[in-house]
Amino acid sequence: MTAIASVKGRRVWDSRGHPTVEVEVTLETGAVGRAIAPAGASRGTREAIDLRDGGTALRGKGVARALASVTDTIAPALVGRDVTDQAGADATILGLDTSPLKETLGGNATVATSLAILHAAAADARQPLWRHVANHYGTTPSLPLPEIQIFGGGAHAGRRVDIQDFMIMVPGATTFDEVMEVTNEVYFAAGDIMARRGKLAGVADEGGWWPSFDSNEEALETLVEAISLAGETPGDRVIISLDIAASEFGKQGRYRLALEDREMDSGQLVDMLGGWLKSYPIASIEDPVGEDDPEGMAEFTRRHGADVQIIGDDYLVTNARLVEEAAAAGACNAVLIKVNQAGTVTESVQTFEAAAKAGFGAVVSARSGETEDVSISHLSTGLGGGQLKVGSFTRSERMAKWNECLRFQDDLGAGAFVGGAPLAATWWGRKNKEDAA
Ligand code: 2PG
Ligand code: MG
Repeated sequence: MTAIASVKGRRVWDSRGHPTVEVEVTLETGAVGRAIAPAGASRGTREAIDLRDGGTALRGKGVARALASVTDTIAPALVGRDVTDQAGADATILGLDTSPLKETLGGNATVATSLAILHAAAADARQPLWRHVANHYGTTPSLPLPEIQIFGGGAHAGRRVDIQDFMIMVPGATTFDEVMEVTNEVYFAAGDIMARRGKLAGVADEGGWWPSFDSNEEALETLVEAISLAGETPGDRVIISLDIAASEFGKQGRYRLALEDREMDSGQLVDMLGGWLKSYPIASIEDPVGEDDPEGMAEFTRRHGADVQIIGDDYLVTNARLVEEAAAAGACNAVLIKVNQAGTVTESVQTFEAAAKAGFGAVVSARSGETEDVSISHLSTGLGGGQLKVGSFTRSERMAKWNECLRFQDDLGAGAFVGGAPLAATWWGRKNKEDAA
């Protein structure tokens, strides 16, 4: 056992320039672990709450109260405890805040602390975090399949397009490095096309191009063109992945696409997206309907669950119980894992395990507000068999996470890349069977 000697909070700043919480855990051996809370903009209503100070200063986003949670409540309960007992430490934190969404301590305070404990344990064992995660949870590490944003929309880009993330995946790559190379070509091809057509409005929150398209489908058409311009056959080595983030433009089964001045009910949205799945090489789709539309999600999954990865983000909020319920209801076939939605490492890993049990895929994900913290690259690699969503292919809070995986590649070997395996049960598996026939 190595005891925790101190737990300290510090105010630092995220990629949007807002304050956030960093926690530093120091052990009796002198080993140190540090982690920073990220922040979402398109948040699920059932995810852990970031505790903010409110008022007018710092746009109400001050974190003095969250830092006070760390100093006054969390630290005294953790000092002296064994750092290798992650589950015990997280249970202690949970015991200090019995509110359903961690609003007493703040999910920003709990997630930074929980991750910092994991980092400290790894540092004490003189191991990279990914290896410590694999040892601790008995998993087989592998390099994840990335999901990388090319266009940003929705709440991350002034709502110029309604759909939030237009991404690519490269399941046909044989190494992680190859994914980076292909993404570079597609990203800049997309920028060239948009600049030529006067459709480039800037760069969105996660580093993707901020488009001024006339319709949501124009983004899909342009993405297909960009993949071709990059010398690829769309749907071959490179496929499209979408985060519809439908909770952002719909409530109670009514959806409004502002860009196209169109209103629709759940059935019409499901039909529209089904049409896109037919017309474009889309292999993964996140939150196709709103978090409060279980009938829509079950219907979408019934129609398309065998052909496409259907990820619950706002819909499942990294909650193991919600994953079990969704599996029982035939809704979704994959879950997004955001540690700050759950609020602790243990709850996130429980969700990862619930996903495996349910036969769901698992995509470890960043938030739209990020920092230099690269914990999620380690978690995704250490837990293995998965996918990693970080945002786009520019800006250091994103690139730090991709670059960290390249370092793991040196240790694990290029062969540790999972490639298209996470999509083997859906589109990619079918495509490969058809190609082989
Ligand atoms: C999402 C994330 C990342 P946010 O919806 O998947 O793209 O966005 O962090 O704003 O919730
Ligand atoms: Mg999402």
